[in-house]
Formats: sequence, C-alpha cells, structure tokens
Amino acid sequence: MATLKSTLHLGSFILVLFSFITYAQTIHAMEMDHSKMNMGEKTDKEKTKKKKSSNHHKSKWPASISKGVDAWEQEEFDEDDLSNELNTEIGIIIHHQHKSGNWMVGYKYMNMFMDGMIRGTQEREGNEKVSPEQIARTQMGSSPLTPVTGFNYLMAPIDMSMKMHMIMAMYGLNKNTSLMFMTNYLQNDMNMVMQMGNQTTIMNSMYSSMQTEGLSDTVLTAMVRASDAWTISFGMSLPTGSIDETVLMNGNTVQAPYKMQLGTGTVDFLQSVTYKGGDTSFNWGAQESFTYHSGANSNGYVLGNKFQIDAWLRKTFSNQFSISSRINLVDQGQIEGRDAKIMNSSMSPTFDAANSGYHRANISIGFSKRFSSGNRLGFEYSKPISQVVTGTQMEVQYTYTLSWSYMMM
Ligand SMILES: [Cu+2]
Repeated sequence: MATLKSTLHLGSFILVLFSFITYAQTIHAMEMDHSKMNMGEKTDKEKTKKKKSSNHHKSKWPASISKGVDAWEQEEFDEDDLSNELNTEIGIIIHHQHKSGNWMVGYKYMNMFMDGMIRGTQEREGNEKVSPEQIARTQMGSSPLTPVTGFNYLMAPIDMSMKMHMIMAMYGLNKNTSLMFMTNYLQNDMNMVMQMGNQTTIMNSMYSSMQTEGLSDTVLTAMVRASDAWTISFGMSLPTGSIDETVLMNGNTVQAPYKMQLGTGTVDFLQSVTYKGGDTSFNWGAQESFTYHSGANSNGYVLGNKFQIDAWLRKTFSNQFSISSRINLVDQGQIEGRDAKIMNSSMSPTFDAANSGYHRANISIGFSKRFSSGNRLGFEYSKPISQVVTGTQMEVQYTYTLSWSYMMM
C-alpha cells in the first residue's frame, strides 16, 4: 500500500515537473522568435557582448535601460552570473558552480509561520482542519494531569514561527567542482493552550509559549558539473545542532518537542541533481534533492528522509531586476522511534512522534535586484497550495525569505 501510494505521488511530481519545463521552453521559443525579428545588425553587438563578459560581475549593466527590445535579446550564457542570481531570490539552494578560486558569501533569513492544525489518520494522510477543542482537554483537578476520556492530548499548539538565519560560503575548487559550507542559526517560538474541563465543558483555558534558539547543523557540499545544464551534488550534514533543548511547561523543565529541536542528531547524507536552461535574461530549471538520515540519534529516534522537487522560471529585466516563480514538492517521511527524553507524549501533538510525515506543494514568487557593486538582494514569498499530514500537525501558512549575496573575484 505504502509503496503504491509513494509511486503515485512520485508520478504526479514528475508529471507536474515536465509540464512546467515544457511550458517554460514554449514561452522561451516564442520569445526567441520575437527577438529574431528585431535582429538587423546583431552580429557586431554579439561580438561586443562576448568581449565584455570576461568581467561580468562588475560591469554587466546594459548600456542603456531605455533600449527596450534590446534588453530582451539573448545574452551570452554566463554560468557564474546566472548561478549567483538564482541563489539569491529563490528560497532554496540552487546547486551550481563557480570559477576556480572564486568565492561567494551569502546570508538568508527564512521565516516559516504555522497556524492552526490539520489531521489525517495515524495510518494515512489527510488535511481535515481541527481546532484545539477537538483534540486536547485536560481533566479538571487531575494529578498527574490526564486527558479527558476521548481526548488524546493535554494541550494543543496554536501557532509557531521558525526563523532561520543561514550563513553560507562557496568556493570554486576547480573547473568542475565547487564546495559549499553552510550553517544555520534557528529561533523557534510556539504558542499553546491547555483547556481544563470535563467531557462536556471547558472551564479554564491557559495559554503558554515556548522558545528554543541556537546553532543548527552544519552542511558541507560538493557540487560537480556534469554538463553545462546538469549539476550533481553530494553533501553531508554534521550534527552540530542540539537535540537536547528543553522548555518550561507549567513550571517544569521538559524536553522540547521534535519541531523545536535545533538539529537532527544524525549524520545526514544529501544528494541532488539540478537542471538549468535558458540565459541570463530568461531561464528556468528543476532540482531534485534527497536527505537521508543515517542511524538513530543519541535520543533514540531518526527523522524521516526528505525528498524534494523544485522547478522555477525567472525573468531578468534590463535594470537587473528579476522576477521568479517556483513550485516546490516535498515528501517528508515519518519519525522512526521516539525521543527517550520526552516523558509524556500525550502532552501535545507536537510531542508525539506519530504526528510526523507529510506531503506538501508550495508555490512562490520572488524578486531580486543586482547592484553594480556585486551585491544582490532578494525576497521570496511562498505559500502551500496543498498539504496532507499523517496524524495531527500544524498547518503551514506561509514562508518568506530575505537574502543577500556577494561575489568575490
Ligand atoms: Cu555560489
């Protein structure tokens, strides 16, 4: 059953991906036809462009913004240039290469906001909206605290924000290989409610919040050029993030729930294949990425493996302002085992490993601007169009990313 379901999901992933790329290529072909009609004395111009492209990062500004149609002509494909642009306004890392000896540094701020809950059954996925009143109620006067008969949990999450500060550096090792180093600083905040009562009535609602904050895992990746269009990469995530974060609940210090931990606690292997097409003015691409968590961590559980597909389209105007659109499909596996330090998994759905694993589809719109100094600023807003979960989980409302990158020659 599970295998059939995954195969179906994978099938629809690939179908959506191919429609997206076909669409991109059709649009691009139409655009090329259009620009050919305006190509009178283009050969001289092309020669000039090729000469200029050796110092592309500092002086790729078109001669004049008012040139209009000229800006839509195909420019020479410039890999470094294109990669840097793609990385800035898109909320994921697009795997790419740099010239040998070339450095790039970047910072991304990502904020994911979750509000409310959705539910599937423990055996299969679903997306029925549920309220705290439906899943959590604590027996008035019970000691130790116990859920009212018919309810699974003592408390329910209301909303949560996950803020991620990503710092990355890239270095072109040789013509075909670039290395990336990345680390994150995380800030998690969750608001919760405890409803005291009995089978029929809620007599008292108590609100509380919990926070965790600190360094997350550290990622090292090698990105290898397979051809001009294809990049294959292999990475490793080292467990530098804590899995022993605690929070204060009703005056007691308890182990923080899975979602509030800062790291995975395992050495993770990352693999990715990226396709890129187009030119600096109009381009598209797709990327598959897989995260494999090896073994169980020191607290006795392992996070589910994650499979993702991204596809994007992007248009750059003559003033170096870009607009992009991306679709993202995620298949997140369930947690195996349970955190031995969580004493009471009926505290809230977030403390229960059974409430993990989901399928989610997101769409995004992004903007970015490159400055002549080599700096680039980007923004992307992303919203789920479909999410189905196993068990009871928080519903993602939106994610936004702010980014800065700088290319050193
Ligand atoms: Cu880079």
